[in-house]
Amino acid sequence: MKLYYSSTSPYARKVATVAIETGHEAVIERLAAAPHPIDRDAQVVAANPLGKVPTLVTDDGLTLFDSRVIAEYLDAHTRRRRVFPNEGAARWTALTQQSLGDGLLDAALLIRYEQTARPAEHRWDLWQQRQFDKIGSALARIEEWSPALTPDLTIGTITLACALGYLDLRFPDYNWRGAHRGAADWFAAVSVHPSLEATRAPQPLAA
Ligand SMILES: N[C@@H](CCC(=O)N[C@@H](CS)C(=O)NCC(=O)O)C(=O)O
Repeated sequence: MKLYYSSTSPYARKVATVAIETGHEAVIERLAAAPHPIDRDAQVVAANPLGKVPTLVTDDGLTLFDSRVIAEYLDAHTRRRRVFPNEGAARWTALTQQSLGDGLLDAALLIRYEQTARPAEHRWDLWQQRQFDKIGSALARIEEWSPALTPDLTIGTITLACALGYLDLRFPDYNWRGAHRGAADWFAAVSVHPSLEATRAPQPLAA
């Protein structure tokens, strides 16, 4: 299988973590991509019209996106363990955790693109502030959940960990731990999983 990948993409990290947990790491070839909303990567666009990573091309010729679909595919074809709970409250909880993590990331990516891709004269401070507000209320919910969060890896906890890791990567001065001690402690505990360690973005990074 071939995975269009960027080592700084938190959604790609989510899929790479799932690939390790489900035992697919050795059968996935990573194709380095340079996704960007303005300077679109033509190779990725040829596979995925949205031009986004992660995008997976399977051995039987399917082209899959986005990270949610790829994660489900890998889980359904697991060679090791599953990360999507089968049923019941555990399943809905993990899926909702995934949605919150993805949504936090969507807001963070909008800020990142506003700061790096949009010309300074077109930036809108209120827009960025409202995206930070969204991140803030997502963090408050993770904090609320934190007493019940375990360090076990499910699609929910993997996504939350990738989302918090992305805040550290791209917004190192945003002190999210200060008001979210429970979330911070949980993040420290979950981050020791070898699959999360192996997929952490290299630092320091070029912009
Ligand atoms: N919902 C998508 C989001 C993927 C995404 O936005 N990836 C970013 C990189 S972190 C990207 O490819 N951006 C290029 C673009 O926006 O055109 C997923 O879960 O995979």
